[in-house]
Amino acid sequence: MAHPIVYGPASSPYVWSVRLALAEKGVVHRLVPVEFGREREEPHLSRQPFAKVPAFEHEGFNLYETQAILRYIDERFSGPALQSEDVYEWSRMNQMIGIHDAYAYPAIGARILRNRISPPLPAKNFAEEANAAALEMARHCLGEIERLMGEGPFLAGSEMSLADCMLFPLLSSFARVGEGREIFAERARLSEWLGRIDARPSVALTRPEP
Ligand SMILES: N[C@@H](CCC(=O)N[C@@H](CS)C(=O)NCC(=O)O)C(=O)O
Repeated sequence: MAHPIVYGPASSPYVWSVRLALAEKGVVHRLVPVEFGREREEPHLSRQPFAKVPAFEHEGFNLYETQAILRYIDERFSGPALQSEDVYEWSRMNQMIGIHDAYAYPAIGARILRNRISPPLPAKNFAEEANAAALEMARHCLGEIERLMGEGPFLAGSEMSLADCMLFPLLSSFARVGEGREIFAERARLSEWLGRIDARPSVALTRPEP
C-alpha cells in the first residue's frame, strides 16, 4: 500500500493534527513541505483550492479539510480506533472538533499565535481591541474544553480520539507563549491532559522543529 502524503508546513497546527492521527494509527506517511505563502500558488492550489494547508493524498485519492482527512484516516487504516463507538463520547469528540474550528483556531491560531510566533511570516499588527477579544475567546475556549472533558483522561472519553489529535497541536503551541501559559496555569486538568498527550510516541514522531 502506498504511503499517504501530507502537503503543508510541519509547523502548521492543522498539518500536525493530520500527522498525529497518522502516527496514532501507526501509518507511515510522507510530508511534502509547502512553505507559508506558497499555498496560494500552484501546484498547491490544485490540491487545496481555498489556499490552506494541509492537503492530503492516498492512493490517488485527494482530500482537503482537516476534519474530513482525520475521519478518512481513522476509517481507512487499521490500528487503534480514534472514534468511540459510544454515541455520547463520539458526539463530544465532534463538539470539541467544532469548537476548534469555529472558535479556538480563529482566536488562538489565526490571531494570537500569528501575532507572536509565526516566522517567517511577518507579525500582523491587528488592532489592540481585536487582540484583546481573541485572548478573551481563547480563555473562554480553554474553560469550555476543560469543562466538557470532565475528568478526562482524554478530551472525549477514555481513549485518545480525533478530538485530541485536532486540539493538541494548537493548544500545545499556545501553552508555549506567555498568554497561553497564564491561562493554562489556571486550568489544572487541561494542563495534565496536555502533558499526557505530549508524552505519547506519536507526538515525538511528528513534533515540528521549534
Ligand atoms: N478549513 C481548513 C483550515 C486550514 C487552515 O486554516 N490552515 C492554515 C494553517 S494552520 C492556513 O492554511 N493558513 C494559511 C492562510 O490562511 O493563508 C482545514 O480544516 O484544513
